[in-house]
Amino acid sequence: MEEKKTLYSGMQATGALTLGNYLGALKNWVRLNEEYDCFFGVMDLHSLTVRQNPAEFRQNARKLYALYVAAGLDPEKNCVYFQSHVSAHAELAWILNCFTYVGELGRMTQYKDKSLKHADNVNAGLFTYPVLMAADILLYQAAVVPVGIDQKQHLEITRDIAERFNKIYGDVFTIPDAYFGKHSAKIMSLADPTKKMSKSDENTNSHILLTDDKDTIIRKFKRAVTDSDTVVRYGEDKPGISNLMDIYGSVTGKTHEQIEEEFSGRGYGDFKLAVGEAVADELAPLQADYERLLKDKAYIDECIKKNDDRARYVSNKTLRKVKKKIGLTEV
Ligand code: AQP
Repeated sequence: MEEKKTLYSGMQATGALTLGNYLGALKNWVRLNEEYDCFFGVMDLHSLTVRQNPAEFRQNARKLYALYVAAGLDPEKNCVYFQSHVSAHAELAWILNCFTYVGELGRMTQYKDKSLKHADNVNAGLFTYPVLMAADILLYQAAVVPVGIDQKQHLEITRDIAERFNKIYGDVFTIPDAYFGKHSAKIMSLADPTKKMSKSDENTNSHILLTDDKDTIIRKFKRAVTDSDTVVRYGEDKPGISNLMDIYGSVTGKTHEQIEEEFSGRGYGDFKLAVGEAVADELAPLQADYERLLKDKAYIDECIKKNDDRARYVSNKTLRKVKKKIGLTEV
């Protein structure tokens, strides 16, 4: 039997996830997880670029783990683990820092955006974030990385670093490809459809949280900013409605044409309600499982421990190879 290729992805362990995180990344992970040998990290080292409250941070990281499992990532079949429990990430990141240029890091739009957002704490971690991300992916020899379109530039720099390294030392790293969802690669804010839906947006009406209840979800969709027209049609001139169509299509599997037909002559009120209901129905089983898993500490602990061990084993193989290639001594 042909060996499965490796898939790698992860999310920062900060706060609750949004519908953007779910449709842009998590739902695709679940969709692809039979096809690949999968590694999913709770990326707690990445979260440190922003100051964290230690007690809340610990809890958020465990909640994220439970959300992964509740969304359908079976920890018996997928390696679902904590980034900070595997020291190879930090070690390889340091080595790769020495193969990355300050100029290329300075061009990262996420760095520029986040520097403005956290102007009082523009730390070196924020700057070298893409190098740690490259280490995450390259340690597992991932062939595919399902992410939202906002991560495209980080995937490109990962490929550049890997190719640069391989050119000097031979084929050490697999060069990864990004995987983007068809209609869900960039879910936009409900309050301003020209901006990405983001969990750190202070306006809570701008995003749906995966833990929002049905009434809240429907209320937020009802308030979603659209244009003053009444026709449900996809187009650049209708960013609000197009975003809702992307959400509805990602959840129901319907095409834009099917959605336009379904809501032809029915106005925005009906459409917004349908989107809200479809999203709430999609999230209901995940939410029930999430509540159950949060109470099952022993099960989650056991999954983390077992999967951390596997992640350590796999990543250390790559790290040993890298160290040998660059001439670090061994005993
Ligand atoms: N709006 C989005 N549409 C599609 N995909 C998205 N992702 C995030 N927002 C959207 C994808 O979710 C994954 C996890 O992202 P992360 O944990 O690295 O956080 P982020 O990209 O910084 O997400 P947020 O919600 O925007 O967080 P804040 O507000 O803290 O900056 C990634 O695959 C990402 O592409």
